[in-house]
Amino acid sequence: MESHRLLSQQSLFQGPSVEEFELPGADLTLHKSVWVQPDGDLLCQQLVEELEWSQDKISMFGQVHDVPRLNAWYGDRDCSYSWSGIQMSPMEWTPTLSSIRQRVIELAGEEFNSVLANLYRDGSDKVDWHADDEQVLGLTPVIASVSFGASRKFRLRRKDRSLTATDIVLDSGDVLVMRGPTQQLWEHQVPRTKMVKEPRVNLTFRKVRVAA
Ligand SMILES: O=C(O)CCC(=O)C(=O)O
Repeated sequence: MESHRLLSQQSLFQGPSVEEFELPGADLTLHKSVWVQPDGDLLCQQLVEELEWSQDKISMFGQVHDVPRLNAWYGDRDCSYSWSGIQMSPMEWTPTLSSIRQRVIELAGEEFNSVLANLYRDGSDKVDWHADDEQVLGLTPVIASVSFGASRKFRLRRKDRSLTATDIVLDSGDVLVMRGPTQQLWEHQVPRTKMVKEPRVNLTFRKVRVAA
């Protein structure tokens, strides 16, 4: 695994530190510790309890499997979303999600009208290689990914496999903002790990294009 960290900027007085990465065709900004401990872990616990998690199923090679994590889709009323054949209608923003969304909008300077919540119950839950490149998100979507709870590796690779994969560790309270051609040229996964026994909640804030 190669390290492509370009810039690490620590500012004790101007808010969370920011890291950027030298990955051709990817535009990533990692805001570290936007929520400091114990707030990150408390929010993890609160979201585990408050959100309406569902166990989605996926059909592969004629067999139906449980998706290896729990999911929940929240957003503005008209923000339906479909992912790998799973059709999701948005649930109404909860006060907790609304306040996290507000912080993320300020940080990223972008509006988000929906969020996909992922609950990794422990290290055996994962998400496989994919890109957030659904048509409804547009060609160059801005995705803000917020992590609470257990630290997990976020692995990225070029779709054309021209570079080796790279790992970014996402800790509780971090926000990773992905922009520009990232979803066109790169894909990502959160691999399984035997090392992690604690839950993690990840929130990916998105802007779904709504038909007029
Ligand atoms: O859990 C993560 O960090 C990534 C989640 C993800 O890839 C997604 O929701 O599309």
